[in-house]
Amino acid sequence: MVKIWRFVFARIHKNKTFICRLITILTIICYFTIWKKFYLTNDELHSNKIKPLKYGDLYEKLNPIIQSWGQNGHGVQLSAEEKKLSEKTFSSAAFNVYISDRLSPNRSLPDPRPFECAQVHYDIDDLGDVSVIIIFTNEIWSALIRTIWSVVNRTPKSLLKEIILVDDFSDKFELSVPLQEYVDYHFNSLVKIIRLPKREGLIRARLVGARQAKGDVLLFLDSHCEATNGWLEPLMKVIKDDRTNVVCPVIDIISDQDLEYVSGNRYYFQVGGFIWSGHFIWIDTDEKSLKNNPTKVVKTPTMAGGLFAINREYFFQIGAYDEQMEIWGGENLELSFRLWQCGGKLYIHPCSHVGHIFRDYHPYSFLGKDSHGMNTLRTALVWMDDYVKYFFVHRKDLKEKINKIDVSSRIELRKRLNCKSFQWYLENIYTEKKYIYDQDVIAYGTVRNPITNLCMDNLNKAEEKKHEMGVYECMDVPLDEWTNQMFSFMKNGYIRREEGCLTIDEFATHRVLLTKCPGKYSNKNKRKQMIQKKMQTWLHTKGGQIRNEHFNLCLTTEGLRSSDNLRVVDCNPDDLFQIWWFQKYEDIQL
Ligand SMILES: [Mn+2]
Repeated sequence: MVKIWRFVFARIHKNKTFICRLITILTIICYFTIWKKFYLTNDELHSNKIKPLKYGDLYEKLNPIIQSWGQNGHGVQLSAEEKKLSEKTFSSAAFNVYISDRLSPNRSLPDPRPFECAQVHYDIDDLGDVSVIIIFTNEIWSALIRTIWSVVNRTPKSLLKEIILVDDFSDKFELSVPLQEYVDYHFNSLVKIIRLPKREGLIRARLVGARQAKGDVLLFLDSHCEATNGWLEPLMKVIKDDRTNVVCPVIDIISDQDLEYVSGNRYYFQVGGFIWSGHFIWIDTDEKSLKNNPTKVVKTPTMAGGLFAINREYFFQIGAYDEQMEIWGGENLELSFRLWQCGGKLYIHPCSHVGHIFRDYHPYSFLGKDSHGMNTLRTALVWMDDYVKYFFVHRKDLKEKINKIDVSSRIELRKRLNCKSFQWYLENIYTEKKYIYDQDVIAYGTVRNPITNLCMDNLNKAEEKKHEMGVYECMDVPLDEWTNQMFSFMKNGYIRREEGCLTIDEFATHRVLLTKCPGKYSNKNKRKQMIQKKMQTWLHTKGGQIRNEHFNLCLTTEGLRSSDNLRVVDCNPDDLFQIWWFQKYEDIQL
C-alpha cells in the first residue's frame, strides 16, 4: 500500500497528464457506484418492476401531487382562481375533485382515537386475516387510489390477505387497463380487480367480491375512504372473540369541500338508528359510558352501510345480502335488522376510525330507479312484521308495488334462521324508545284552528334541523298518511314529529320552533336539561288551548295567514284564535 502511494506521488510530481487520467478514473468509479446504488434501491422498492410504466404520464395527470397539501389531514384553502377551477369538476363527484387530485395518496392523518386505544396490545398472529372489498363505479381516480394506499400503509402485512376491487361497470378509461397496471406495479398480487360485465349495483357487486374472497374476515369499504392508524386490529379482535359479532369503525368525516379529515371529540360518537320512512339516521349515545369505556365496543341498532367487518363464513350463513336489491340503499337496514333479529350482534368500535367523504348528493346514475325505496320495501316486508304499516304511512306509493316483488326466499331465510320479531328488536335493541306516531299519545293527526282553518305545518323544512314552525291551510288527509301537518301529542306533554319536538325560542318568546327532542342521553347539565324539557312540554286544555309549561304562553293563529310562522301569546281562554283540535283523540281525559 505504501509503495503504491509512493509511486502515485512520484508520478504526480513528474507528470500532469497522469493527474488528469487519475481524476477521470475516479469519476467513473464514482458514477458507477452511485448508479449501482440507485439501481439497487429502486430494485428493492419495486422488485420485478423495472419496466417503465406505460401510463406513467397519465398517472401524473390524474394525481398531480402537491406534497404540502392536506398533510396530517388538514383541509386545503384554495386561491380565488383555484376555487373557480375546482367548481368546474365538483359536480362530477359531489366533492372537491381539484383538491383530491392534488393530495398525496400517502398523506398523513391525525390519530382520532381515544388516547387509551394506543395502549391496547393485540396478538396479531392470532387474529386471522382479512379481505378488504372495495366496490366502485366511475370513482374519482385519486379518491380510489388514496383509499387503497391508506389501507396498505396502515394495515399490518400479515393481517391483509388481499384487497378486492370490484369495478361495477365503470366507463372511465383510467379505471380500465391503467388501473390494472397501477395496482400490479405498486401492490403486486395483493390487490385484485374484478370487472362486472354489466351494472349490478353495490349489493350484488359486494356479493361478487365476497364470493371470491379468501380471508377469514370480510371488510367492506367505500371507494372514497381513508383508514387511520390501528384501524383494523380492534375489528379483527372483536370478530375473533365471537364470530357472530359484526363491527363497524367510527366513521369520521372527510369534508367534501376542502378534504379535511375532521377528527372531532375523540370520546364521543353516535350510533345508527332509522326513521319510519326507511332511512338511516345517527342517534345519540351515552356520553358518560363512552368516556368510562373508551376501548370497548358499543352496540348499534343499525349500521350506516358502507364500512363494516364480518366473519366471512358467518356472512354467508346469516344470508349475505338480498340479491334482488338494486343499485343502492336499504341493504344496510336489512342487514342490521337481520343480524339482531337472527342472533347476531352489531357494534361500533371506538378504537377503529376510518374517514369517509360525506357528500350531499349521488353523482352517479340510479338507472332511473327508486332503488332505495324498492329495497327498503323488501326490507320492511321481510323484517318489520306489523310495523310495516308505519313504513307505508310514509310510502303510500309503494303499497301498490307489493304484488310486483317476490320476497319469499328471504322470508324462508328468516324462518330457517329462527329469527325474533321486530317488536323484540324495538324493545331490546332500539333502546332509545322509537317514536311511533300513534303510540303513547293523547292525540295525533292534523292540529286545526277552527276559526281560521289553519293547521300547524312543518312548511316542508328539513326535519332534523332546528327550524321555525308554521301554519298552513288544513289538508284533508287520512290519518295513516304522513304529511307536513302530522303531529303527535305525547302522553308526556311533547308535541312531536319523528325527529323534532315543539318548543318556544328562549331568545324570542313569540317564536315557535321544532328542535331535537330531549333524548335519553342528554349531554347538558341537569338544570339546563330540566328547563329545556319544560320548554318542550305543553298542556292541552279542555277548551282546546295549547299552553307551554315553561313560558305559560299559548299557541295562536291570530293575524296569521297560510305559510306564516306559528306564534305564541298570553293565554286567554275566550280567544277563539287559541283553540286547537287534533284530528284524532285517544280515549283519554284531557
Ligand atoms: Mn360513501
